[in-house]
Parts: sequence; C-alpha cells; structure tokens
Amino acid sequence: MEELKRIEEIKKALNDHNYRYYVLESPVISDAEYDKLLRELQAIESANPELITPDSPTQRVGANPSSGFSEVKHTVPMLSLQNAFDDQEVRAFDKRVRERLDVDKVIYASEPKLDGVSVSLLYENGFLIRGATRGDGATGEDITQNVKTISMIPLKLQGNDFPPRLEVRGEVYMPLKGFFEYNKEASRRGEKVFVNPRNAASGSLRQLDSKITAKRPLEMFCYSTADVTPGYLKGSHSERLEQLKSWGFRVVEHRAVVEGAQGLINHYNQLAEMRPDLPYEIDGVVYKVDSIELQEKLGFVSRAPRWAIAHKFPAQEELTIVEDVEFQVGRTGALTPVARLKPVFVGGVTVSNATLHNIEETHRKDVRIGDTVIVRRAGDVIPEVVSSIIEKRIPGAKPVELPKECPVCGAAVVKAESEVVARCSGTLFCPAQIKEKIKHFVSRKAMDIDGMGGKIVEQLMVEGYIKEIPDIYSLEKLQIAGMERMGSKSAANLISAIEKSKKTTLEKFLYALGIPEVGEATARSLVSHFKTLQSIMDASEDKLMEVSDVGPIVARHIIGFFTQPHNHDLVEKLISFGISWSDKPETSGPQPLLGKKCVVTGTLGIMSRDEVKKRLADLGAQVTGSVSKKTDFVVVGDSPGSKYEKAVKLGVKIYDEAGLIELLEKV
Ligand code: I6G
Repeated sequence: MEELKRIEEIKKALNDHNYRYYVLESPVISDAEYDKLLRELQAIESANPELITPDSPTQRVGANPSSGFSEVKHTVPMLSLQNAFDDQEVRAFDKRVRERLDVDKVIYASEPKLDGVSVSLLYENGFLIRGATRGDGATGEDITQNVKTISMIPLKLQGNDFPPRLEVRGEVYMPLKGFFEYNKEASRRGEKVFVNPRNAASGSLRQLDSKITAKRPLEMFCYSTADVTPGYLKGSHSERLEQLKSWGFRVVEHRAVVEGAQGLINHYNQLAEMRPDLPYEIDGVVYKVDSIELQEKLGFVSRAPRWAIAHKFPAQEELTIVEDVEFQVGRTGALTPVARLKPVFVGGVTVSNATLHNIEETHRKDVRIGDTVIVRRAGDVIPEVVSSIIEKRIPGAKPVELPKECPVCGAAVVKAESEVVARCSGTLFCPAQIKEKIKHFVSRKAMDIDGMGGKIVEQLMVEGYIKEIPDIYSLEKLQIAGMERMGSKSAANLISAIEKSKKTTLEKFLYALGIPEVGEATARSLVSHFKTLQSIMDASEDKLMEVSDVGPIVARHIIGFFTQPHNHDLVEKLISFGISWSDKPETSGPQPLLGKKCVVTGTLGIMSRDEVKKRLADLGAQVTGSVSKKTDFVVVGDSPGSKYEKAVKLGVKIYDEAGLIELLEKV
C-alpha cells in the first residue's frame, strides 16, 4: 500500500529531524520544511485514519479531554534527594560515602538540578507507552497524553540497541522565555498567570485536556533510568546518560564527572556563575556516585539514596523599590507591615509584596517608602525586606508610621511596651481578625478541612453564611453550591470534609483555637503534659509553666484565652456540633527517644518538617517550638534562622539532614 509506505517514510524522517534538532542540536532542514512534511503526513492520515499509530508525530497535538488521571504504581520508587546547603555539608556527604565504601577517593557525576516537575517515561520495544508524575514517590498519575505533546520527548526510540523495557526519569520544565511569553499573553487575555516556571510546568502537565498542554512551551531533560530490562545498561551513571542520548533522549547538559568533594564544589561554583545566563531555572546541583556498582553498595536510607545529594543554591536577593507600606491584620490582631514593591523577579517568582515583620523591625532597619531595598526569597517562604540601601535614598523618602486605628475595623491600635507587635483592639468585631481566625481554624495543621481555602472562607463571609467559627458546622450544601465557581459536586465534597474534620485530636483542636503564642509544638506539649482539655483550661500559671515549651507570656495568653466567657462558649458550641477526640494518648511502637526534647527548624530535603516532627514524636521525643538549655537536640534544615543560632550559642547538639537520617536509622 503506497500510503502506508509514505507514512512510514515521513514518520521516520520527522523522528530523525526531531532527534537532530533537540538532542544533537544540529538540524539539517528548516522549520518550514519540517512543517511541510508534517502537513503531508496529516493529510494522508486523515484520508486513512486506520493508519494512524500512537507514535505518529501528528499525535502530539493532544487527545480528547479525560475526566481524570488514573494511578500509576512506580515499580521502582521515585525517590527524593537529600539536600546540602554549603560546602561543609558536601564534604560531609563525601566523607560518609568514602567511609561506607571504605575507599580514599570517589568519582562523582555532577549535573544541574532543573527546577521543574519530575516525570517518568516508560518505553516498550522502543515505543513510548506511558508517562507518569512522581506523585508521592510510590504512586503517580498517568499523564501519557500530556507528555506526548512535548516535542523533545521521543515517541519512538533511535537505534536498535535499546532495552525492550526502558523507564527513563527526568525533569519537565518551562524555559524562562516561554514562561514570560506565556504569562504576558495570559495576562493580556485576562487569564491566570503562573507565579514561576515550576508552577507553570506543573500546571501545564496536570491538564486534563492535553490540547492545552500541547500549547504550553514545555521541555524535558532526562537524568536517570529506573525499571529497565537487565543486561542493557552500562556500568556508570555518566555512561548511561550517553546511552540515553544515543536512543533519542535529551539529557541534562553542563554535566561533569569529577573527583572528590573539591571537584564537586568547583563544578557547583562554575554552574553558579552560569546560572543567570541559562535559559531555564536551576535550583542547585545534583551529585551522584558515578559507579552503579558503588551506588548499589551504598543503597538507600528512608526515601533517599545514600549515593546522591542535591547541593542547593542559596536564597536569592534582588534590589527593588518600596512603593508603599500597608498594614495587614492577623488572627490575633497583630498588625504586620507589608511593603508593596515595584515587581521584581527573585528566587523564581515575581515578588510585589514582602513582609517587614513588625513595626519595630521596620524602624530598626529604617525602611522608608520610596527606598531602594534588598528583597530576599528562600524556598517557599514569604519574601522579606532584608535592608534599605541608604546610599540610594531619595529626598522625601517617607518613614513608616504605625496607624492609630485598625485599617480594617477602625478600632484603636495598641502596643504594649514589652511587645514588638502592635495589635488591633477590635478582637470580637474586627472582620479581618475573624476571617484570619476562621482560615487558621480550617487549615491543614488545625481542623484540616480540605477544600476550604482562604478564597472560599472569604466568599462564605461575604455571603453572610459564616460570621464566626461554629457557623462552619451548620453550613448547608445548597448554600455552598449557590456560590460563584462552586458546583454541586464541590459543595458536597466540602460538606463531607467539614464532617470528616469533626473527628480530630486534642492537639489539633487546641492549635485550631488560635490562642496567641500557642503553635502546634506548644499545643502538642500541653496535651502531652495535661492529657485533657479540661485540665488545660483549669491549669494555673505555675502549672502551665511546668510544660517545657511554656514560659510566662504563653501561660498568660492561655489563661487570658480561657478566662474569656466567649471562648468557653466557643469550645462548648464546637463540641456540641460533634467535634471529638480521644483523651487517651496514642500508643505506638518502641520509643527510644522518650524523654528527649528536640526542635526542628529550617527546610529539609527528604521529608517535610511535619513528617520529621511526627517521626520524632512517634519515637517518643518531645518536639517543642523553641530552643532552651533543656533541649537535647535541634534538627536543622535550610534557612534555619534564630533557633539554629540559639542552639549553637547554648551548645545544644545539632543534627543536619544527614545526621538526622543516621539518627533515625540507629534508633
Ligand atoms: O539527577 C536528578 C535530578 C533531579 C535526580 C533527582 C532529581 O529530583 C528532582 N532525583 C533523584 C532521586 C535522582 N536524581 C536519583
């Protein structure tokens, strides 16, 4: 059949041109010639639809929208990487590797860490049959239709020496140029813009309509193999990447194979210098023991390989101008000055607001309206104004003044001499405080009402359905379904999430009440000490101060809270709506850390801070929120701040991420 022959010819040609263009970066035909071939293929296929195959380049335009993603179980888990934040941690990593392997020197593969979304691609007999997200590492989502739209992902492999089954992993990302262009267009059309290229890649990949994904400028770099027919792959990571390249994959560029910690650090410094000029975002450098045999000897700990680490770039800082300073009112009435900035791209997002923390700090830093300031953004934390550049101050730059009245409710603003924070005194009637209290109450670490984000809370308040916290529990499906952008299904989901939240723990309930200075760690300590809500409500200041996390200020806040009749009413009303918990402490497995007091601070790579706290608490440790002489150890991640400094000053034992892993392994 003539058509079939021509189809195969064009498919092969287009496949080869794609490979030359994206992988070898040396195209031999123009874009116009490529498009002409593609159009010819489309024409033959539309006249003979029975000849369309899944690997045809015409299939990259996207398929019909699906109703949801199905689950994919990863046969080889998609792991996380440990993080290193400075040279010392890199040297410690190299030392651990050498000691475990009992060798003097180790050869490493070092490569930039793309700031995108990890994806797994599965090929059978050279054909792409599945694309999946990482998900929780064990189970991801099937995004086959979406990955197929990414031109540089081969639908069919090159050569003839590829394994029959080949799973490849890598990072899908949105290049900076595409990101800015996409956002410009989206904002022109009045659509939602993405905060950074990573969110843009993630949002684009998780589209149920792959025709939308097809329009997004996504790219991919591959960085490893996973589930592969044995006997096909070479013996080192760097050689395997070359193999992937020969089969048609685009593999991470600017790689190096180096010796020892110093080799890694040198490569990191080179990449740090190149970083501003790269056409995509990288957030660090990944180091891997190059020999696969040695990787296998080293194995894994928790969910991370012992043979790899991500050396993260430090927080980024940029200069911009303070256009205004406004005050936000929090749930305890605290007034936080927020600098409205001339938008600036820093740490991967466009920042137009940054916190000044409190009025005393604003004055201490002498930040004025009109000033040029340094803005810092580290990880996912709220951007902050670091300092003003006094040399750049313009005449007339206006000092920031604390308002006398709450900008939301007009009540008097009060500030105790002993406190750095100023507060709105309209506790019971200030809409800003009520809104923030409700948002806090429903949040994940509190009552964990899934789907009740800030926007929904605001809408419910505007509609008058919620005036105070207990109203959440008398919401009706019809009320919610009638709100803007809410259908009957979302309303039913929200009602069931509200119902589900009624079964909680005392720690979560206590935290949800929003008592000033009672964070999750203090709530946990209080419950572990007093066991029941009644005992906490009845405790005297002295009794409260027996709890390790509670000093006089916290004790006074707790007593102050429970002496207010309206707070008693609140607790009673909530309990009458069916909120319940078990007063019996949860029993668990062995508790080798029983009696140990610890603090977890900063951002960790392999587990979230909450997971670390839970693991430590399950092992019997008392996880508290502040460092004191009584603290046995502090776990320190990225950007740890004052808790770390205090621990160093008091000589408290400090575990970095690797130390924590060893500790969890040992106990
Ligand atoms: O080389 C890599 C780059 C990025 C990785 C990696 C990664 O995660 C975002 N993750 C793992 C688990 C490995 N290599 C082995």
